[in-house]
Amino acid sequence: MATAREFEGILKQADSLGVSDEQLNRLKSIRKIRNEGKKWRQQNADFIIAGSVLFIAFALPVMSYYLIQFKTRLGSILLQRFFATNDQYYKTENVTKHNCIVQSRELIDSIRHPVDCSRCAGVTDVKYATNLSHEEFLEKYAFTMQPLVVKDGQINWTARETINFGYLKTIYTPGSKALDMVNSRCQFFPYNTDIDNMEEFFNMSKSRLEGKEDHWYVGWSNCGGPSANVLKSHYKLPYFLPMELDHSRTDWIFMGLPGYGAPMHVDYVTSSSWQAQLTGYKKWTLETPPECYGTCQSQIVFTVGPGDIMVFDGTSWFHKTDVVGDDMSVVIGSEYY
Ligand SMILES: O=C(O)CCC(=O)C(=O)O
Ligand SMILES: [Fe+2]
Repeated sequence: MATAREFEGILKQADSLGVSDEQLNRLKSIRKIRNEGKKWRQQNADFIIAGSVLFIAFALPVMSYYLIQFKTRLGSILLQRFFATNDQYYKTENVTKHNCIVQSRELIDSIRHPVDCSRCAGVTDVKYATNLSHEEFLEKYAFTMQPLVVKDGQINWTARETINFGYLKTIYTPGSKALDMVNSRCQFFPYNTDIDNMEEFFNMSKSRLEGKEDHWYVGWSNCGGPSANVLKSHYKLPYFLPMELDHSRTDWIFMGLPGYGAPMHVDYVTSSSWQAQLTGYKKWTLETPPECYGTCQSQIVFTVGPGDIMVFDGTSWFHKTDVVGDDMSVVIGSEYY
């Protein structure tokens, strides 16, 4: 049987020999082939329509999402805010590469959801707890704006004795996947320092590390990379957190010298987080979101020390930290929801 292309060739040849279309149509075999072509289009019309509908319904939105998400920075921020999912803090791939965005309170302020002020209306100070049950945690703290410090949260962990600058340096070695991931896909925040990236951070001199030279305060996420399992062997899900709330594979580490800390900001994530103070003392200053001035306590200040786990809703409270005392502060934390 002739293919469509061969048939077209035959028609062209007939034309060049001066045979008209009308004459050709008198041939039964030509009429038959033409009818079959028509029939094919009629039989497959449903498929053609369904294919076009599917393309418009799925492929077009996916392609547009991709273009907005990955090709424009503002699009990326707005979409992530809209579809905020696991492991997104003010922590997302594209925001990573533009640290100034996350440190600008004004810009974050302009894209965050306003807080329902009834959530902070009765909150006047941090609460302290020990021996906290899942039920009490869920009822009073997990999804409220009440900040909490659990004093016995790190019992049976080895993190305090293990996780320090020297140990972290053995995980994030030059050329390692762990280091590469933080640099390329996770986030590194050089808050109070001229240090630009993790290599530089782990290469600093002993005297700088000890605070005898330039200052430094940094934070980073491992976004579930190879370092996550190593670090997880030194801490557990805090005992008061029900397992069902443990969805984040990302650990956050913040460390730095006395006198420094993270500037005032609000977290760009969907949920609250916990943070375990491994070494050093850190002062937290929480400030009410502007829409709740007059309704909520304007400022809550408290200090955490080694062994404490603090829990708070950093997506609603503006917050900043300052390392106090004489020791370097090292913390590890994560989100839950
Ligand atoms: O630990 C710090 O210095 C800042 C941490 C922070 O901002 C957070 O966990 O949301
Ligand atoms: Fe934060």
